[in-house]
Amino acid sequence: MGVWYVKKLIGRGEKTNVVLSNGREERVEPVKAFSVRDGHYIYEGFFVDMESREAWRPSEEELKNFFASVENGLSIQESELMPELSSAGRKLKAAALLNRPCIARFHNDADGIIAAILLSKINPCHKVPQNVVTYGKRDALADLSNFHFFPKPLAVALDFGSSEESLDAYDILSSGGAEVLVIDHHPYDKRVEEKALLVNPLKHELPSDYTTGYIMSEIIKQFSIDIDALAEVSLAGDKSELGYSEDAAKTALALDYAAYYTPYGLAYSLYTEILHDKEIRNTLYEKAKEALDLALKRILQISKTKTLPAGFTLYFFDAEDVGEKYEFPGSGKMATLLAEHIREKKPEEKAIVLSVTSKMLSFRLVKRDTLDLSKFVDYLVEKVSFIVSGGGHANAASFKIRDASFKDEVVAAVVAALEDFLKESPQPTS
Ligand SMILES: [Mn+2]
Repeated sequence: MGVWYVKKLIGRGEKTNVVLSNGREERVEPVKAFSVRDGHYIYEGFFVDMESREAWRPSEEELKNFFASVENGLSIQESELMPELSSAGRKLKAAALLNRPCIARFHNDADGIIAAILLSKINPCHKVPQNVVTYGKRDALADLSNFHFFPKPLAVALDFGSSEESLDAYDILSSGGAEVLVIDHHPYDKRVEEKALLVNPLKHELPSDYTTGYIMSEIIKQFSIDIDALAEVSLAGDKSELGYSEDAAKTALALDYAAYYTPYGLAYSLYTEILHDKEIRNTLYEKAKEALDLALKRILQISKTKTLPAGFTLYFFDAEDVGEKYEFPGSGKMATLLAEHIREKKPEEKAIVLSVTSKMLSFRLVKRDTLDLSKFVDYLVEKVSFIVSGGGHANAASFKIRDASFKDEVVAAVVAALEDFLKESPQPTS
């Protein structure tokens, strides 16, 4: 059996001519129909001749050029939102046509879930829910082993993976020949752009209100696939200022609730089921709503306030005193819940909400853009040694702490640092 690398595709009609690495020209099915034909077939960019005994492997460079020729040959309606949408769309679509192996890890919340479902419309990537917001070294090694050493696999991170904590994973993936694509709207580290194709609205001074699901919907729109209703669920999941319907908000909450309870790694098909099945969706929504109402009642009983510099008020509470451990809502969602409640009552208050557990501290702003919380977390990481990692948006951020036994000391130090930060940094006057 001979294997040749396809150097060039000519024409895209009923039949396509290909020029092989040995100079031979062959007439085959169009790109989208790579299949056995007349004793020949094309698989992942290799032309296989069943009769012959010759074999050949393309160089890295030749493979790259071949992929580029297929990607650039696709005709799409380029989106004007961000230049990377075109290259990301071409890469994903071409990878599907070429049968390149692909693993997409998606943040396990409504936004990440929607992004994964939308991605499946142009590429049948293997989809894995990610419960943390970084691409770990373990994840990268697991992916490499799952790629079975096929040439040029594609690793996709949806709704996470922009920060520096994922850099090692991208090095590991690249070393195994994988290409990395990150589609995200969280603060990014410039070095990620050297290791991955990074699609992120923050690169273009667009706000993080452009959620990952929304971006993914823009990517597939380039192929005339229009699923606005799903994009809206993603916007609702992240409470985007771009707006969404009441119905989208309910679906997003049902997905978040399911994501909280689904067993690790088994979730994707369940999520598509929830979107299709109104009864499951409504039941999950009702359960979630009930749990949120109960949690808010308790949070209002136990939260304390503290007056801060620059006209800010801090509302803080111990999330471990709310409800049962390992039950919905998690501590981050509790912070959002209280922030929304205060926003409803006093929309103009410059309030910061802090939700505390022995592992994690979560901040939320009540009035948007009165402060940059992600900058505050950076400041904290520099000043305080017990923080393991942190990150987030301008209006919502969180970090993990090293030692659970020092919860009270950590809170005291964080509040002191917040006071210093507010005194030191000039605040926007909006
Ligand atoms: Mn998101």
